[in-house]
Amino acid sequence: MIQKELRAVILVELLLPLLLTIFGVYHGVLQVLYRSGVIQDTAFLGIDYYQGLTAHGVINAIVLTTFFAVGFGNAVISQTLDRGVSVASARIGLALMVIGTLVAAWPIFTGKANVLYTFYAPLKAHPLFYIGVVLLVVGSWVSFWAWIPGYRRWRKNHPERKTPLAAVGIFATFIIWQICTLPVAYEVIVQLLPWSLGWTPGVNVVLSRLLFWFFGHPLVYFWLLPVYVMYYTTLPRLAGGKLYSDFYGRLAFMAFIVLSAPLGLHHQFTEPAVSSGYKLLHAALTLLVAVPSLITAFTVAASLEHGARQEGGRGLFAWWGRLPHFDPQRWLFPYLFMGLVIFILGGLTGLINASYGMNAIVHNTSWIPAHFHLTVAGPVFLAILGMSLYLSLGLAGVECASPRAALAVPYLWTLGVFTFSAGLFYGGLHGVPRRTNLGMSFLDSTSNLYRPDWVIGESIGAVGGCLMGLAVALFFYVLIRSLLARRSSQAADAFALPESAAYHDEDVPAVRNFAPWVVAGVVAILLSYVPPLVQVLNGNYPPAAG
Ligand code: HAS
Repeated sequence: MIQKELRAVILVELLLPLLLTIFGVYHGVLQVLYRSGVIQDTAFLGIDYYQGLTAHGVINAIVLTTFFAVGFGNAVISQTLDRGVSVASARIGLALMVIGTLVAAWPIFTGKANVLYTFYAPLKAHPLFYIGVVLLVVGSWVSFWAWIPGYRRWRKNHPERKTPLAAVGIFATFIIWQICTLPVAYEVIVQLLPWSLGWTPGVNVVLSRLLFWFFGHPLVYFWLLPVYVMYYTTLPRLAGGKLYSDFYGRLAFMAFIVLSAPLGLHHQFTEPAVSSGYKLLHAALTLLVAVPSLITAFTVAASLEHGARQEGGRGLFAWWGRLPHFDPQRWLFPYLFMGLVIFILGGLTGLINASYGMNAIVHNTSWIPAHFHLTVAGPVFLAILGMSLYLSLGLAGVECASPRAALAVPYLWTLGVFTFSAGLFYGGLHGVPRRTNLGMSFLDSTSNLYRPDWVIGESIGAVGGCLMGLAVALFFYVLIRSLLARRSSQAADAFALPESAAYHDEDVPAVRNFAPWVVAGVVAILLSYVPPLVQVLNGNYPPAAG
């Protein structure tokens, strides 16, 4: 059971960022309108294109995901490790995250931090943006540290038992987060903040980029792993069956600890300061990090098949029809299942990006946002929406007021995100740049830059983007209607996250402890990052003023 004293903390962690997501998604819809040429201006309703793009990225990809990971983590650790969360520390963590978000919001909304969510130099923000980001991250660390004494206590009290898989997944998520945020903390505190305050004349831009991208890829697993926790521990139960193999779930989480970080150079294949040998090494390691996702694909597919067959499914493929795709009682199912379907394409396009040669064709084109909307805006966003709805209604002691509408959201979102990405993939292959206000240039028919061949991709993208906006509007209709319904404290007391039993419940000593995997991860980071770092530091690049 989730600690009663923790309910308010978790509710704020889920609902506050969702509220901000209204702005985040609004600026997403505006993006497709600017890019398709529907809006032909540098600003709309007083908010500049790059200001809106920064708000879109920071709110959706940093604020929402961090709050959700902490809130969901609090719920999982509290439930699976017998009240394993220190409530006082969780409150301090939440306070820091809220203050940080508010502090960073001011420069974003006043146009003083148009630095995008990848905020490395030479783009410079107001100092409060960096201070806010630091507070947000430190708040998430404090929340993580609040679980460690409870974990130790649980292990001491249950020496014969395996740590519950959901807790293993949450710890793996935050071990990765702890490791990957250290270099970016250095970048922000030592490089960007003093520069933004005017205390230093400039920064080493190349170093700033390297440190940011060290953080940038493990960041995506910080987004993804809470979703994998749901795939392994919630989805099989929703499908009416069991997790096919407990061991493979543990192995995937441990493998991510080792493989998430030593590969960030795949974002920097065009970086002149690093030689191609290290980029090739990072490309190879990137292909390797797909393995735990492939393990997940097969294990979760087997679990779904088991569930469907329990419900009477037959045949080689006909059992798919027995999954609860349209069951209003199990409206959470499609939020997770459609995420998996979307991720097949998100993962495949990631492998294309990672292939060193092919990356040159798609880098910095609209192909890249097409890829990442099939990952972070696919499985991750859908799972965040579904689980936030499920958890917040459960903790508040209310029923879902419109289960059919709740059920429609993931399907509408999937249609939207597939349409959006199809347009952007097509455009990317035809050279359409990302992060560009096309309505002011290439998609303005009166401009001599006009590219009529780029119209089709961006128009399809705009249709998809508007469908995604509609799906989120429907989601908020369900959330608000449900939260306004009559509360039952009995229902809130009885609420618990669904937990799947294991079909094969193997006990393999190699995946019992985090320590050897963390050590292997640190060694992998040192081997893959120290030589490029030395190259960058030996480059003697003059500081850039920005
Ligand atoms: Fe990525 C760029 C490579 C995964 C997010 N990525 C980005 C950016 C973001 C992002 C935000 O190598 C842009 C950053 C920026 O602003 O510049 N990515 C990969 C690879 C993977 C990958 C190899 N990315 C993700 C995930 C993300 C994410 C996850 C967010 C959550 N990505 C790249 C590269 C770039 C990049 C380059 C830089 C490009 C450039 O030039 O800038 C892998 O981890 C993917 C492995 C996944 C799979 C899929 C497994 C499938 C599953 C579903 C099974 C389905 C079932 C249901 C069971 C191999 C688990 C069956 C149902 C049926 C109906 C059949």
